[in-house]
Amino acid sequence: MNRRNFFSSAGLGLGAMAAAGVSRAALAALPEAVQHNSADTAGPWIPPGVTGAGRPYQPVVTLNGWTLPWRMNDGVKEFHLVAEPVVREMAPGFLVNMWGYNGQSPGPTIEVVEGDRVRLFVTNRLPEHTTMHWHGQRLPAGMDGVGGLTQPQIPPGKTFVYEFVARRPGTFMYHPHADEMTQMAMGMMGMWVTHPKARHPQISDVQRDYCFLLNAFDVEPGSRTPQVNTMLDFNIWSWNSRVFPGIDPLVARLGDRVRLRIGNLTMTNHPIHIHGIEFEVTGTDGGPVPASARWPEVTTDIAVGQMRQIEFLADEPGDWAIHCHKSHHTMGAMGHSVPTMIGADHRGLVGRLQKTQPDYMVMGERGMADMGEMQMELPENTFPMMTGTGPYGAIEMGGMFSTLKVRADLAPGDHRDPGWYTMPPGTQAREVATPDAQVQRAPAMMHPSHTPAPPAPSANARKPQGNHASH
Ligand SMILES: [Cu+2]
Repeated sequence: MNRRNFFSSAGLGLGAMAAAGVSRAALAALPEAVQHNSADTAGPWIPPGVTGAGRPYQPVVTLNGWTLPWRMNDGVKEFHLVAEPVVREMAPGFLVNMWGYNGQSPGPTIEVVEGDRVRLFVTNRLPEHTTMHWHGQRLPAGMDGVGGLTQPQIPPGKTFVYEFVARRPGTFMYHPHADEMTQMAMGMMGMWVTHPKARHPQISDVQRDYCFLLNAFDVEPGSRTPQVNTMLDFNIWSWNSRVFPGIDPLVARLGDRVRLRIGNLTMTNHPIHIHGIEFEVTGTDGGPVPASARWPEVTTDIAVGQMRQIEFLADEPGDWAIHCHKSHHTMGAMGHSVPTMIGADHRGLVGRLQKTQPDYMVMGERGMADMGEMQMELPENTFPMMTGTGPYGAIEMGGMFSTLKVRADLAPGDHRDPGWYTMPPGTQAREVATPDAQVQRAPAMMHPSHTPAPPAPSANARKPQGNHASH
């Protein structure tokens, strides 16, 4: 993390701000805007021992993101968010021009304690106006950040300040409420976690607490800037503006209680599925779910504009897939349209076609799995459609996919990727030595509860004879 004074940074000196009408005295009053330059998952941010900082809490870990440090000013936690163009690395080597906050999309996570008074400075370095809406929070109407309704928009070059008390513990989001379709399509969003100030009957202590946003972009393969007028045709399905294999694993120690806080700021629902364990939805944007109203799940649908807080016991060691269950959301962009070729026999055809079109290529006649390993020339600046390599080959997943890595031999609070899981002997699916010819089908079995079917009526059936013209 690179702590620097935003106002002395290149590109926006004091002169620029003075020209934009902010006095030097006002500048001195602003907290520094902390920047983050990496898409790696930052470790939990432990607040400094400041009086009035509230109850100690287990900090969250933002997947491929970070928590924004605050400064304490006379009992108020002060944050500084800078809305600005950023370049986000969505996967290694895949760079996208986005709009975000403090150097990244999504912006940093805001983490406070119930009852904290918070003051949030929002500086606009975009080419157009913006606002900040604090999704789900209890606050005075004038702090709700809806441009035109509760405040004038923040013009380029200006800083607005929001101030309220974080009244309700839970997981929230922030995003602009100004030219929303464009600004969210460009990646402007972030998460907010308010920890309870005292032990709460419906909020468990956990050993691992992760948060991330579901977001989506429409980036033409080979280009670098999202299309912002897209209604539904998003082709990049991401978590915190990252796609697999660029999404870090969620790491837990065997026996840890784990909480995931997942917000959806895409334009469609995402059924999030975790292998290997069962979880419960313990909270929504509206607050904790009473224990009596929870039920076990392995998939939960997260609708547009919703947050779902899920919890489970990490009691099965291994590398477990966690992904959106819409299978086209675990894929990258298609650089070309592809007809279904399953069952088509291309033998002989390719050679003839290659005489006139030397690059002619066949895919899909046995399904699309070959794509996972195919060395195909990609347009510049995109990522393969199905990708990610595991210890046993291509994982054939892109987009909204990661792994939950549960290990017995981790230190508490160690969030680093422990590598691939080693299966204990005899606990892995394996090939059996049986040639195809020896696979014998048993006669079709009749379930004992079934009534035997009556004899086939073919003997009595009258079948059409010959002259169909008379029908
Ligand atoms: Cu999805």
